[in-house]
Amino acid sequence: MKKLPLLSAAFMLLLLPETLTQESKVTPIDVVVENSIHNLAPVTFSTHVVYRGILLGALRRLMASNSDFKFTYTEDPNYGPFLESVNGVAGNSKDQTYWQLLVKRPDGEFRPDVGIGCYIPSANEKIILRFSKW
Ligand code: B12
Repeated sequence: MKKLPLLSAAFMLLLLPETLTQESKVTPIDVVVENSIHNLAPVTFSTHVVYRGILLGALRRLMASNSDFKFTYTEDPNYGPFLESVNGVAGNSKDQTYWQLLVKRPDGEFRPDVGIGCYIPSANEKIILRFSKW
């Protein structure tokens, strides 16, 4: 009668290392900064997110480790972090410019329907920060 709980406990222990390995793996991504409005060549940086981590975490990590990448954001009361500037270039209402967030995968490019505080990158994605006009 008592064998079943013991067996399931042993099974769980067998599965545990696999789960821990998966969750401690980092997710490598590239961040590509594009600004054709100012005729600048695209620049690519490599960084990573932790397991199921948000893009904002990867951008902070990149800024801390690479002096060629800087960004600022403002806090929107409803939607959270809004990417304000990248490498000293800020979007503004007068010129109707902003930093658009795009994601490139082998099967194509898309525009996430959330910002940097909510987007969870997958391995090997290219995150494109594109200075754009609305
Ligand atoms: C207009 C608009 C924009 C304009 C805002 C500029 C302007 N001055 O008009 C621009 C083009 C800049 C924009 C950009 C983005 N947007 Co927008 N935007 C809207 C829209 C259509 C209306 C907002 C509005 O004017 N509300 C009325 C005013 C009076 O209220 P407000 O609180 O002052 O509005 C401000 C905020 O909404 C803020 N804002 C707009 N978009 C976003 C996105 C994020 C992540 C944040 C933090 C703030 C923010 O800018 C507005 C003006 O200051 C809404 C959808 C809707 N119908 O509400 C989407 C919406 C808010 N945007 C959205 C998104 C996803 C984005 C982008 C991330 C898209 C992208 N992939 O690039 C980017 C932001 C990138 C960044 N730099 O961080 C989502 C947010 C969902 C979420 N939970 O995160 C919405 C809800 C649309 C959707 N897909 O469902 N957006």
